[in-house]
Amino acid sequence: MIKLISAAALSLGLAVSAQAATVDFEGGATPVIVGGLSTPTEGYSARGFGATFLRSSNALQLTFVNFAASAVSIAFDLAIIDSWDGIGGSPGPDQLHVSVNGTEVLSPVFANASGIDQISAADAGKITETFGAANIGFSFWNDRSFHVNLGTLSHVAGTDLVIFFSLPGAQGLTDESFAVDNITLNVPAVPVPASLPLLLAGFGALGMLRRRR
Ligand SMILES: [Ca+2]
Ligand SMILES: [Ca+2]
Repeated sequence: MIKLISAAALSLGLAVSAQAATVDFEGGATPVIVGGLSTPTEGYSARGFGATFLRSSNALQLTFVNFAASAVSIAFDLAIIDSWDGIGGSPGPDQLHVSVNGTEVLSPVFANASGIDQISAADAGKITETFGAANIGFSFWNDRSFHVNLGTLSHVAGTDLVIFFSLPGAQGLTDESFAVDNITLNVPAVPVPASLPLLLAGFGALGMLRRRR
C-alpha cells in the first residue's frame, strides 16, 4: 500500500523538491551567457570550484530560457578575487550587485585589500564565507569565497529566468574580479492538490477491504 500511494503521488507530480539545473562550467550544458570568461580556477580548485568557473570584472548575465517553474530556489558559489576595496577603501567601495529578473536581490561590499566589508542584515542571511583572505591565485592580492543562497523566488512560469551580476567601476581583471560556479536551481515541492485526500481515502478503503478477506 505504501508503494502504491508513493507511485500515485509521483504520478500526480507531488515529488519532493526537484533539482532543475546545476551549472558548474566544466563542459556540460550551460544557460545563455553574456559577459564573463570561462576561466581556470587556479587555487580555487581546492576550494570546491572544480577546474573552471565564470569570471568577470564588470558584468555577466545568465539566462535560463523558458524556465518552466513558477518558483525557484537559487544558490551558487562566489569567488571574490584580488583587490576589492570595501567601504572606506581606495578606490572603493567595491560592491557586487546581483539581480534576478530585474530585481536586485543581493548587494554586498567586499574588502580584500583595503576598507571593510558592508553586508546588509538581509544579505548576511544569504551569504556564508567559505574561506577567508589568502592569495590563492590571479594577482597577488588576497582572495576569498562565499556560498550564496538567495532562497526561493517567484517566477512567471515559461518565461526566461535571468540572473545578472555587476561590479560597477571595477579596475579590471588584473586588479579585482568575481567568479560564479556551482549554480543550482531547485524547484520547490508542488502543493498537494485538493483531490489527493480523496484519492488516499480511496486507497485506504481498498486496504480495509483486502484485510477483511
Ligand atoms: Ca566549476
Ligand atoms: Ca589573488
